Amino acid sequence: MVLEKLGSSLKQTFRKITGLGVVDKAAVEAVVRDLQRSLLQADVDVALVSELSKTIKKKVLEEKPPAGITLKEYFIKTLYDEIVSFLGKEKESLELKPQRILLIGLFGSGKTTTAGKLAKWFKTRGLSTGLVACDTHRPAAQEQLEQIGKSLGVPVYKEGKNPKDIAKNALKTAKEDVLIFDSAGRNALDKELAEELKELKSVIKPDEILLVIPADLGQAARKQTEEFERLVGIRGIIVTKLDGTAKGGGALVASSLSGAKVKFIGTGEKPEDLEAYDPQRFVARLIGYGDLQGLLEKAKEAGITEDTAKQILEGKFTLRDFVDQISQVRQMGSLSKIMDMIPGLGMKIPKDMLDVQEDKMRKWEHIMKSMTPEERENPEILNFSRIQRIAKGSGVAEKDVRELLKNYKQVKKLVKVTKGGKAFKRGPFARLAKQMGLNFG
Ligand SMILES: Nc1nc2c(ncn2[C@@H]2O[C@H](COP(=O)(O)OP(=O)(O)OP(=O)(O)O)[C@@H](O)[C@H]2O)c(=O)[nH]1
Ligand SMILES: [Mg+2]
Repeated sequence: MVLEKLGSSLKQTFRKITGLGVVDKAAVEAVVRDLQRSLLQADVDVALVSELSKTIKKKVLEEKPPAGITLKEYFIKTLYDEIVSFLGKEKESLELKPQRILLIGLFGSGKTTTAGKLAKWFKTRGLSTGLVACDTHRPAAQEQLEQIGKSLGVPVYKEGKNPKDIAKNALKTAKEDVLIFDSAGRNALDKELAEELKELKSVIKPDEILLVIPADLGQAARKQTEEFERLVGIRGIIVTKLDGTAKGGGALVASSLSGAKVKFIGTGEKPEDLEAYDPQRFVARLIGYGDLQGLLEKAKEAGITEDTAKQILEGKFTLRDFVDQISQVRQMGSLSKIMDMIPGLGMKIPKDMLDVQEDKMRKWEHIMKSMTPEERENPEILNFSRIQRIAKGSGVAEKDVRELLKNYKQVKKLVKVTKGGKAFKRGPFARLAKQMGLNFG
């Protein structure tokens, strides 16, 4: 899960405020101390943390809450707002128009993987996309990009002796709307890399120069973004590997301090593990409010209609839907990642429960085929002899049939408990969520 540690400590902090009897100086200071600890553990710069603490204390202890909201609510809202502006600026991804994008960054930061992720991002949004392999430095770098292109059904251009030639040739031959140029990495931003990037910039004349920064750099991301900014004037930043480090918070804060905005985050190795970065939604998810909008977007990318996604959330599904949906949902990415986008569900669902493997999916498909329409609509009628018949008919063990039924029932129960996030639409959180500007669909 993304920033799991920071998320769970922030959740605790927010819960603590909710449980406060009075919001006095001591209480505010205790909460701010908690927040400081969480942020420092996420490798955020000490000076920045101290500044943030002062701002929060000043607002809550010295300013009057706006009419109609209690001091406690004001405290929660202030904390949320300040964390949001701390973790990024306004949301801004990429425009959906024909363009040239140059990806730059140091060795191993995730450029080539991200090139593939972006190609998929544009492709699923209806723009034809081509990849250009301008890394002639590392052996097999071009093959790596070719493989990615092949798996996504995206052409890869690589004709030419050096990066400049390759870029020129691609610009001449490629007909795609969006061209994404992958470049070579080095251990440091040395002279050689600096020259190469400047040359590439002058040949490509990119609409976007995006710096790829790995989250495990933590606060050191600041120095790197500044160096690259001075060299070629980056337009945006993509923070990768947010799934695998406790330092991601520090990297996000540090990156957003440069003149460029964090436009995307990388949350895994697969092509779909890329998200447009929206600080408000990101923080909402971290503190357990979920991110329905993000979920619906992911659903759309995987070819699931909004209606189906909403049905899943509301617990309206038959056994047939369940099997369909699991296989669809699996295309959206790992389930544990998706679950923390559902308001109120993130904490409750056992992680491995829905991580259904390929072979099991196939078995479930067979089982479904051996059922009568009535049984599919109404799995409650499945007794011992029916289960026996289905198992025989589909060539699986009886325990497989029972497992499918068990999973179906569990999910249905869980979704009912959380009412598909309805608690967040009406319950005690709703008013607050509205004030925070959050929308739970
Ligand atoms: N967990 C995780 N791994 C990632 C992510 N992005 C990239 N990686 C992995 O990081 C490693 C390096 O990624 P590349 O895309 O090859 O990095 P690069 O910047 O092109 O590397 P060079 O071309 O050698 O400079 C690969 O093993 C990727 O699978 C991410 O968001 N999460
Ligand atoms: Mg590479």
